[in-house]
Amino acid sequence: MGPVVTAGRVMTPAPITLVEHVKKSGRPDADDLAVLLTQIAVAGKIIARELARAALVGQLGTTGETNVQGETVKKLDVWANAVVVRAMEETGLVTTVVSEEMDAPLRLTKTGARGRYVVCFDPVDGSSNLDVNGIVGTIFSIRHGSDAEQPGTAQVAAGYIMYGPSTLMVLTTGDGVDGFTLGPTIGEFVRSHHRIRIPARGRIYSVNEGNFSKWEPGVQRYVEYLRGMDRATGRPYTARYVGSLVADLHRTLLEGGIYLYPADAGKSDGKLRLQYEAAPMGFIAEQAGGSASTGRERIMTIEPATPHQRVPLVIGSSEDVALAEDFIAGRRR
Ligand code: AHM
Ligand code: MG
Repeated sequence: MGPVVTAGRVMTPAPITLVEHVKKSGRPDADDLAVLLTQIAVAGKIIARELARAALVGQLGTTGETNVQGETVKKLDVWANAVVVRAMEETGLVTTVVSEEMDAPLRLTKTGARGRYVVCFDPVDGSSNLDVNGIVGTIFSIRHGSDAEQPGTAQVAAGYIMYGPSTLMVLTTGDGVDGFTLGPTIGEFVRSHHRIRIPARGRIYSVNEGNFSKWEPGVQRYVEYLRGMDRATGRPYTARYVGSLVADLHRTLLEGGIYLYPADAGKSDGKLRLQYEAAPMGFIAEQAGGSASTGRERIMTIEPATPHQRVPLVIGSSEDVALAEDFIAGRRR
């Protein structure tokens, strides 16, 4: 709601904070979820502050190590992972955490009988952007119980925090998608985007096109189609690629279009991880009226076989995703 004029005076309505928003949802677990999300928000604020000063305090660059997934580990990956783990432990509500930065799921021993959630997260997604002051994010996915491997349909809530010109949390608790901007003067996440809906079709595509020659023919034909000229179907599409899923998905959510990270000759399951990248983003996309697929099946119903399982990801406006699936299946050429 914008400013309200009452008797000649402009009254700005009190902002709706993240906690208020969750508590007003009327869910039976609203209080617990509010605690959990408050702690995720605290971790986000701490990470945002560290990102802002990382170049000044020696926090850029790598640790010199490689993680279980064969990727170079950045100092901020490790540091932010510890921040999120601690924030989750302090809730007393989390039994298990699954993180991109930890080889195996971690059981949180401090949690007693109140433990009832599993939290899967990527503390710093898009970390190749860290050393160039680019946009990164934290992705999180909340499920019940203690089972580290559950399908996307088991998610109670999911979201991301985007560290851009402003710090923004986008959240779904299964009843639409809302955005909360961190108000720098009050230090709280305040609702700034109410009931985000993704357009049914967009005009932007987002993919690492440097991998073109490694893709399967259906993906190649689809991207060639998007680059083709046809006024009636709004082509050619515009290309945008930040290389940070949070930033690329956020733009897709607001403006429509499609993001793809397909399988390729060197990555038969794609790059992105199901539990803390594809599934939470899939939940958000669907809750905003969009779709998320591997190109062949719905992301949300895939049963993870391992904590760090990878999947191809095709996500965004429902009509764009459906057309990509048609090309991948060979129904369109
Ligand atoms: P990360 O979690 O190690 O940063 O990897 C995930 C990131 C996504 O944010 C992004 O969409 C993708 O990797 C970019 O990969 P590429 O550099 O291969 O295009
Ligand atoms: Mg990631």
